[in-house]
Amino acid sequence: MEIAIFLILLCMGSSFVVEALPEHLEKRATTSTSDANSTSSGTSSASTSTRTADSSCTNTADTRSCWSDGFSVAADFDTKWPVTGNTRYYDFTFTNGTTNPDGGSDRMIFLINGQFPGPTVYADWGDTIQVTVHNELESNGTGIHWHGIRQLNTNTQDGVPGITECPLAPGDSKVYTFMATQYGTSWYHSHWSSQYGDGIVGPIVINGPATENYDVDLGPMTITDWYYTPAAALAYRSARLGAGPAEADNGLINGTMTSSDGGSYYTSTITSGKKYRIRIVNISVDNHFMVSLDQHTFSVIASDFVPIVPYSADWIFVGIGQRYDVVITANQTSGNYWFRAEVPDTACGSNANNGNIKSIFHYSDADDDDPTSSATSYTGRCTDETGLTPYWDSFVPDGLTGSELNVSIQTGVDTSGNALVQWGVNFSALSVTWDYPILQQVVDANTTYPASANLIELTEASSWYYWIIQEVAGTATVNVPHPMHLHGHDFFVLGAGTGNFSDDTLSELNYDNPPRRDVAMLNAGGWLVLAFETDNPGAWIMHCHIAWHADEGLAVQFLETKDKILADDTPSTDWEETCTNWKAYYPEDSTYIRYQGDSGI
Ligand SMILES: *[C@@H]1O[C@H](CO)[C@@H](O)[C@H](O)[C@H]1NC(C)=O
Ligand SMILES: *[C@@H]1O[C@H](CO)[C@@H](O)[C@H](O)[C@H]1NC(C)=O
Ligand SMILES: *[C@@H]1O[C@H](CO)[C@@H](O)[C@H](O)[C@H]1NC(C)=O
Ligand SMILES: *[C@@H]1O[C@H](CO)[C@@H](O)[C@H](O)[C@H]1NC(C)=O
Ligand SMILES: *[C@@H]1O[C@H](CO)[C@@H](O)[C@H](O)[C@H]1NC(C)=O
Ligand SMILES: *[C@@H]1O[C@H](CO)[C@@H](O)[C@H](O)[C@H]1NC(C)=O
Ligand SMILES: *[C@@H]1O[C@H](CO)[C@@H](O)[C@H](O)[C@H]1NC(C)=O
Ligand SMILES: *[C@@H]1O[C@H](CO)[C@@H](O)[C@H](O)[C@H]1NC(C)=O
Ligand SMILES: *[C@@H]1O[C@H](CO)[C@@H](O)[C@H](O)[C@H]1NC(C)=O
Ligand SMILES: *[C@@H]1O[C@H](CO)[C@@H](O)[C@H](O)[C@H]1NC(C)=O
Ligand SMILES: [Cu+2]
Repeated sequence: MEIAIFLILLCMGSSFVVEALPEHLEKRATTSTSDANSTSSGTSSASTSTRTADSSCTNTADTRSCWSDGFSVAADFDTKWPVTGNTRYYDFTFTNGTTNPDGGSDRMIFLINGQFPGPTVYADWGDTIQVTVHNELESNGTGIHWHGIRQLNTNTQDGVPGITECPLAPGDSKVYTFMATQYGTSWYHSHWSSQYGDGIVGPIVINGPATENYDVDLGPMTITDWYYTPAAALAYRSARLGAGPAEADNGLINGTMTSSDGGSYYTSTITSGKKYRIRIVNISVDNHFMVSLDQHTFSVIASDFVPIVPYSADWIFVGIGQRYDVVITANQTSGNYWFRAEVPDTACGSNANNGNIKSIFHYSDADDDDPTSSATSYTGRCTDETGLTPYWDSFVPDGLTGSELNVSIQTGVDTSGNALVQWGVNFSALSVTWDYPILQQVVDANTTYPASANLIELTEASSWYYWIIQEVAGTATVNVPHPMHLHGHDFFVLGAGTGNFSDDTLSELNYDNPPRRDVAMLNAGGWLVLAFETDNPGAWIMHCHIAWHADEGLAVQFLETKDKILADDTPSTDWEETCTNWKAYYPEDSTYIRYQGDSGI
């Protein structure tokens, strides 16, 4: 019967508008007939295939769309993933140290197992990942968020202090356990105030199928803005009116860069004739970049954790928290080529070393020289890539009754009379209670939520909710782009634009296999319409991924189907002990008190 309905949908073409489909038919493709041998680049084959998956079709350089055991890039990863029974164990110890990755000034940095950026977490699709975190920092709490991981029925593992857990006190440890239900590239980072800007950050690679073949996976390529001043100080400064956000001193590609004082470029070595997958991850706190590799066109195969129909681009825009997986072919004259990351526009942040943030792609049979290659031109923008078509054909029910979330700046004074900048939603800046997380309120059946929790209850399971996010004037008009990130879900991006959202814009929204991801750009002074389905009980935050803005309150939290949260994921005694330890530590033994206006996330 499902198949019959697919055929009807197909015959009616993409203009067919579905008013209200039964819940189990809301996806066009079946979940059980993924075609493991599919090499088609279109979405239609994914949605029309009725073939039984070929278990002998496995992932090789020439069959990247295959995975194993009947799973392929055509599988509906919302409902199906391989259950491997394997657990990948990691042990992370956070310590205080110093670093100078660009040869410039030494600065304090928090290290993970002595490294910055932290070690890459590798797993296969369907594995369980278990990371034990030891907080050996002297005066910082912490908490790790596994960015983009769905955390299906594991809300307690999402790592957001004051929402899903208490912070880990210095000396405390926590074991995070969760499943890789999706595959691709991501990162983990501290969600404790602006701490990820001080080093608690690293890549995640979940191996799985892909929409294009390649020979070699080069692994993650992190790109970040780099400051000689610690993020804790910059966040404070940014929250004080007049100072404004600091200009970045430099950028790092894969953890290194040059400066006038030395340093070195990261070099990736490639061999003529081979195809390489590069997993670009933007771990910035405030700079958005456009990225390219001279003379080598990118074939873009995934946006965040979502495989897409491949498209070609010389430059791609990577907002904070976003990931793009690209394939390049080493088919140019053997030599050395610049890989570039540029802040395209002052609205995307500012960087003192803009134009010189580069790394090298070196052909293995060429001499080791600095490249002399030149860049192609591009049009600078602080807006998302367009034309991102998820490989897995999804659709969102039409008929928008969205709720408005107004994003704006608010300026005022703190209790010491210092000017204070905050960002809020509906004129309310988020502020979490570190030692009384919302999840504890759920356990206590305490439904008195503080206004500053910016809490939105989503009571209906298996329902679609739509959000019209609009940047409006607050106490000042500051129009800047915001990379909006949602926990616990991918969202569907129905549209984005400049100016005010209006009824005229309603008809332009895209419900037919719209881009799907976990970070999308709200245009400066513009709007962004997102939709997601309530299929994962929990307290899930949605926030701007500019670290300063998240710190300054630009977030809401969705309390999704509250009554179902505890059924699968009751906080354990270990979870409660994190709170007990934190309460014992803070503020009594702490040398630091959270400053006024810091949201805590
Ligand atoms: C998979 O594709 C190959 C190449 O087109 C073909 O030879 C093979 O028969 C296909 N296998 C299945 C199970 O369809
Ligand atoms: C962390 O290390 C930096 C650099 O060595 C040092 O300045 C700072 O005092 C240390 N912090 C603590 C809390 O020990
Ligand atoms: C975290 O540690 C840094 C560096 O030691 C320090 O400057 C900052 O005040 C600490 N932050 C908090 C909130 O304790
Ligand atoms: C970036 O650095 C990591 C760690 O050294 C390495 O595994 C990876 O291959 C590098 N990425 C690229 C694209 O070269
Ligand atoms: C990272 O994201 C920031 C903020 O969205 C953006 O300014 C920067 O250009 C991005 N960097 C890269 C390399 O894409
Ligand atoms: C190199 O590979 C790209 C991507 O596959 C292709 O578009 C381009 O035509 C090739 N160039 C040469 C010189 O073969
Ligand atoms: C959002 O802002 C617009 C324009 O300022 C205003 O008309 C509307 O009432 C606001 N909506 C909410 C929910 O605050
Ligand atoms: C319920 O939650 C509110 C807001 O967090 C808090 O002020 C209050 O003390 C809580 N009540 C109980 C009985 O814990
Ligand atoms: C903002 O206002 C809209 C419209 O009244 C409402 O749906 C939404 O829940 C509000 N959000 C917050 C965080 O208060
Ligand atoms: C958007 O709406 C606000 C509030 O109604 C108005 O002040 C502003 O001029 C509008 N902006 C544009 C670009 O039309
Ligand atoms: Cu922002």
